[in-house]
Amino acid sequence: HEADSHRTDLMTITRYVLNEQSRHPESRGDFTILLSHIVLGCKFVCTAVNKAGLAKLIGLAGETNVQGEEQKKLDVLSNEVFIKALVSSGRTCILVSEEDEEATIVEPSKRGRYCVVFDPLDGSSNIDCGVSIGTIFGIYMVKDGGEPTLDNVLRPGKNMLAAGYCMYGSSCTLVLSTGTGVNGFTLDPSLGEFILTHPNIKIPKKGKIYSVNEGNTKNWDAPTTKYVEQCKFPKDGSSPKSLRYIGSMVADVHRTLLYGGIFLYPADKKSPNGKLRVLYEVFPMSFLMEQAGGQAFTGKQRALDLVPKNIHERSPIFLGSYDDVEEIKALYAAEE
Ligand code: AHM
Ligand code: MG
Repeated sequence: HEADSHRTDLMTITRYVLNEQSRHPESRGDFTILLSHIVLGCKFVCTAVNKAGLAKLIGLAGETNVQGEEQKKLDVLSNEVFIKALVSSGRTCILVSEEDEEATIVEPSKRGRYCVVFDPLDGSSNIDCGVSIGTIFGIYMVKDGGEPTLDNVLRPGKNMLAAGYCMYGSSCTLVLSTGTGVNGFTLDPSLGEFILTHPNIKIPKKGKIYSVNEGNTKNWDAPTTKYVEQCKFPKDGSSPKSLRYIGSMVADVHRTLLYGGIFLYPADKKSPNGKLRVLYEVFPMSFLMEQAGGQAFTGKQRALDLVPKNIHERSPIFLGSYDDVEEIKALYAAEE
């Protein structure tokens, strides 16, 4: 009977969010509308990614992005789709995208109360070989009705209303938290709808996997070096952890969320702030981790307490299972 009801009682992402919202009578459905525009962007990118090889969308667009990296056509396309979908939702006022140096301030006639920070297509080095990539997003709400300013997004991650990612992998999976736990939805291509497939995701308290770019070992600081050493040679007689590293944050974090373990992008001598961007990579993933019962730490503090000073700021990040992050926190504490 259970299996049957799965097939006939479809909990779409829209239905799920509408249910959630009905618990807040003051809500005017704005969030549902905003989310449906994000979902549209994700569906578009999913289709584009799947067609990429065929449609010869792969390749350089001849542009460079803010960080001076080569930008692929798919990145440009995805960014455009998200910006247009978010502006046309009529529910946003500030947009921050990894692909645009400046924030987009939405014109007054199309303005709403939400600020969306996002990386439209993360893991671009994986595009050409067909490995999983994803979109990451976080949502804030403006404090008051005044003219929108960057201060509205230069706020700690704990102030986000919602965060999520969509992974374009063997299936298209959207993981979302609106601050009351984490839920996973899988795109049913025949319906064109995201269906709730992973209700109330909780990360295992301790994991057996660590995930880091070990090629950077020679530039790591002492606590990171010691932590990874402990993963391989555990002092308590437990089995060594397995190493898994895809190099696509969305895919590495998704596996960490479902299987447990820890994902690290530490500081190193060459990049003292690590690589990953605070607003649209570190914050949304940290928000999801905490909502799933895990932790996220920067090497100095709880990641969600960080107050970014500029929109493309980077931070080291250690996130995942509660107990595993406790261990790295202890190593950094011992340093002081
Ligand atoms: P990108 O925004 O250029 O795609 O870079 C972000 C990606 C993340 O998805 C991933 O976690 C990280 O870069 C991997 O970096 P590295 O290749 O240094 O291990
Ligand atoms: Mg990125």
